[in-house]
Amino acid sequence: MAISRRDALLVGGVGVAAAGLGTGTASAQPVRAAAHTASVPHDRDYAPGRAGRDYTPVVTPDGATLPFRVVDGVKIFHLVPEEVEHEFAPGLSARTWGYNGRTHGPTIEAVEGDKVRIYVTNRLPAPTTVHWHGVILPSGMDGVGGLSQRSIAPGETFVYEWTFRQHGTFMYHSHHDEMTQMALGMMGMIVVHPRQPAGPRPDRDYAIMLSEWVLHPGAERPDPNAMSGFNVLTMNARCYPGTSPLIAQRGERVRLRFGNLSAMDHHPIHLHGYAFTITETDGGAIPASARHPDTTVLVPTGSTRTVEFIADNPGDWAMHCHMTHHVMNQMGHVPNLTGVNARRIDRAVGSLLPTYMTMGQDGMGEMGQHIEMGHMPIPDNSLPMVGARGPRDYITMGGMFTILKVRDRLTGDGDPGWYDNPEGEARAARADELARDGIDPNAV
Ligand SMILES: [Cu+2]
Repeated sequence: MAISRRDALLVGGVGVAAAGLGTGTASAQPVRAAAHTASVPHDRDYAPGRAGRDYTPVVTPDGATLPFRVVDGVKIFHLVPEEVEHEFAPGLSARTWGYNGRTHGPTIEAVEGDKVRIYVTNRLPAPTTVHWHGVILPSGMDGVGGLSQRSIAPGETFVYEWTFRQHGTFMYHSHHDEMTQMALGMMGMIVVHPRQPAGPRPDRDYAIMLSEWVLHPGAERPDPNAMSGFNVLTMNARCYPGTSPLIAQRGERVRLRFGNLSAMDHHPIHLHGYAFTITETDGGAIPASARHPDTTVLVPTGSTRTVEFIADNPGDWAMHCHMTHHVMNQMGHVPNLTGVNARRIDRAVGSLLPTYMTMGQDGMGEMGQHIEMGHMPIPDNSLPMVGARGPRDYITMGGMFTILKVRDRLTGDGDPGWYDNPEGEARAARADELARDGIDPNAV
């Protein structure tokens, strides 16, 4: 397909030398070079992008990046769909499906203009395919079982091949029996760095896949048939307190790339302590004139959203889905007892079942603590509805929740521990303060 005059103008419009464009020369592969997806003209070859020289590698917290080798100028990747023993958080594991020994699959990272060849060896007991969500590629490489290719039978190895004509944040996932295979975890992120970045490179570049599962307490496998009642809500297939914190040093430019391949839900991801700019969707970079500041980014299912900010506010900052049912874990599904006086129930049941304890009459906040203190037993392989011990009290959050830790100075890449709030923190009010400001807690 020849590059169009309009595309050439758009490429020129982002400040890239347009030499050689507009000649109308035919190319063997489709060329898409609109300004929102491409930073350079794509009617010529580019050397394979190199980490450090061409890009700052993305980090997938609790995940991994798929290694590659270069053969004759082509980046060679090997994906292996297989069953995986996966831990969502300490105390909660399941048999899931994934790639290369992990759920979700490792992040595929490349640079705009890279030629890639991706081998897929199916070690699942079922056929599968891989679809490259958002990637502009030839129709036969799109990975839709039955439509663009036949499915990959167990034991077979297929090969996909294309040139990245764009940069941005994309995803891959099974496109054969999606309902089952994606519910079991068959998905991963794709990050394609611009050949010629329009702005400064980020100092921290994080990729986070959002997904949801139904894992009944004590069950060995997620239930792929469920279409509601998702009780394990994850970032990179981990639920809090299993999610690793994101870290940044004060002043660094931070990029967060969210993908959502949940079966049924969108996730409004909220970051405390910051206003960020939404810079990208899986359709490409958002033009500067259309970018807007926000504190919550809605990541619809089947989409990616990228946000950026300067980490200029030190602290421990919550980052989580703002749907309150998405920041809880499995055991949240108990009858509504809010406001009930449970003492008589406890006494009656307690004579038959000594460890019995009615939960929920004051809400769910205390459940994790009761379990941690041994007051309340839970089934094997299950998680309390909420939480983990925090530095000051119990953190009554679970599921799609993590913590951004920004420090004046970082000494390593590990968890810097808890922030000590040097400017003070909320505390019990003193009597002299109440008197000074005319507050009577007992007044109605
Ligand atoms: Cu959510």
